[in-house]
Amino acid sequence: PGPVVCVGETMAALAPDPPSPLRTAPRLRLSVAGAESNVAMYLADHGIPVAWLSALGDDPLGHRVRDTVAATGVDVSHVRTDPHRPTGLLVKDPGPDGTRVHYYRRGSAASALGPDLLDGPPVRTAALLHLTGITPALSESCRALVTRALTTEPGTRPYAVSFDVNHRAALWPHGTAPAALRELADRADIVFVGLDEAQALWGANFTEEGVRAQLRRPRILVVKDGANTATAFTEEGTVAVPTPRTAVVEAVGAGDAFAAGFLAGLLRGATTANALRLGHITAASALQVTGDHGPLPDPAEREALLALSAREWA
Ligand code: KDG
Repeated sequence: PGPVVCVGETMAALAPDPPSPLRTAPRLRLSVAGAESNVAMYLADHGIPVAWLSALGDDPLGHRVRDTVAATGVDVSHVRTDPHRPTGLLVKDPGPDGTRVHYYRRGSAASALGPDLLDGPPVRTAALLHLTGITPALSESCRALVTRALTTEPGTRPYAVSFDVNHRAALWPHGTAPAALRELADRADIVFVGLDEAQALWGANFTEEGVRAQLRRPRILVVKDGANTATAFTEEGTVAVPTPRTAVVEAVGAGDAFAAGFLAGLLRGATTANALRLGHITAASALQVTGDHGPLPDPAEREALLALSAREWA
């Protein structure tokens, strides 16, 4: 099979270090942030051949983003460099009520991506395309890109499409996201969604019967209920795996890590339960660091975790 291709914007990220309000923080830490490149990096950690496809400005932050993603083993050779537009920027503002994110990404290099991206390599030879609900919120051309990737019916596409709903309210005109995201999710082969997002998309009384009735299209729907459980609805049935208890340093990036772990499991032919476990194991790596990308347990430790009985796991 061809590689996995993750498509979407990655920005430079600034965050007060140690966490404190931006207005008075004496020092900022510079890192990179992008849901799809996070998935790509964690897939590479799992040994899955993966490319990240996007555009960056021809600026030092763009070069830094490219180098950071490449250093993890992700193929970045098809990432475009846009000489006319800057690399996007995300700034975190930790406060007493949680961290607010400020985006400086309008008119960024990646916001000018469009459907033509799907015509060239590496998408043409991809086995699996991973997209998120962030991209359609970036610009009309980005929305057209995601829509086109999902236009052909599942089963008739040359690649499977995995779609993480990733609802970012700050990027959407008020109230428009749920309908737009639902339409895209309904066309994907594999969908990842948080329970709160699922309720926004499919109704507050989101139930297993409701899922089965409403969601004929995605072959696999994974609903993540944070610290409680993750549930996969597949054609064969429903499988739920509780979230193992872990100390949480910062949660950003954990959803991306979960998606990567689950996809790595699927691609390796694991059972649905073990794919969910790999999702949880990978998410725990993100929860233990302040950045989006933390180290995975080594392969022997992962095997030992997969071999635990259901009782020992929980
Ligand atoms: O999933 C983590 C991402 O939210 C973060 O890295 C930044 O991609 C990002 C976004 O657009 O919010």
